[in-house]
Amino acid sequence: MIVMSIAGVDPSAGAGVFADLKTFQAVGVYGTGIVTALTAQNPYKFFSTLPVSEDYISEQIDSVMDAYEVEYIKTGMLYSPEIIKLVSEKITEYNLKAVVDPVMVATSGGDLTREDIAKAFNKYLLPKSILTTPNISEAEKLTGLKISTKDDAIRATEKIKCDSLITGGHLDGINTINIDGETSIVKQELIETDNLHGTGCNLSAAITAYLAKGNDLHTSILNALDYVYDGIENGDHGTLIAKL
Ligand code: PXL
Repeated sequence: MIVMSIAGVDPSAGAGVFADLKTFQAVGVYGTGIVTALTAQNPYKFFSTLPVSEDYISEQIDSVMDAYEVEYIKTGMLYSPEIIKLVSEKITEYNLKAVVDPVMVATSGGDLTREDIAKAFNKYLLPKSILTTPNISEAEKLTGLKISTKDDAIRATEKIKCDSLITGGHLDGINTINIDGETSIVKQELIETDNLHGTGCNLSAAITAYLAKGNDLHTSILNALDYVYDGIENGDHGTLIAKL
């Protein structure tokens, strides 16, 4: 089972490709990593972004696909509409099943995208993906809806252009899942902590890894929510740490 992360690099390794690789390893699959951008940041402060060219992202993907059979991928920081379009073309070319974390703004407020890219996610990537995992603010940007209640979140999942999990860290721990038009709610107790850097990255990576191990989508989501919750409880230095 070989999976792929297509995302940015956070050198403090709580988020981005490095974090995804650690989660792939923790869940028990072999991870590969395509870098869309370097960043200079830590869990508390974002310094800068250095994007990689589309041609070079394309070459990285092709070089891994040349050697390995990959079925499941996850995407994180994609930075620009052009990169989103490129990734959607690769999904078709290699017949990939994609879990999309629609990253727009870092928890620390950093510059993870060149511009408003919600439109590009909706146009190019989500219609070709098996799941997207927005937080409340990302779901608002994807749908144009304001989300303050559970019913708002359910309405938003119905508008998103693929199966979705709207995470509930900013909605009293109410996670809203929509698979094939069926809604379900998973409520988690909120934890008082600052170990939240990289939660979205690690969640989508864990879902991808559980899928690659043969679990169905709903089970993969439940397992991944538990994995991240444990990681937050065990976390340190502002980021989450998996208990092995
Ligand atoms: O969690 C969003 C995210 C994605 N990708 C990179 C990040 C972050 C948040 O900091 O740094 C590279």
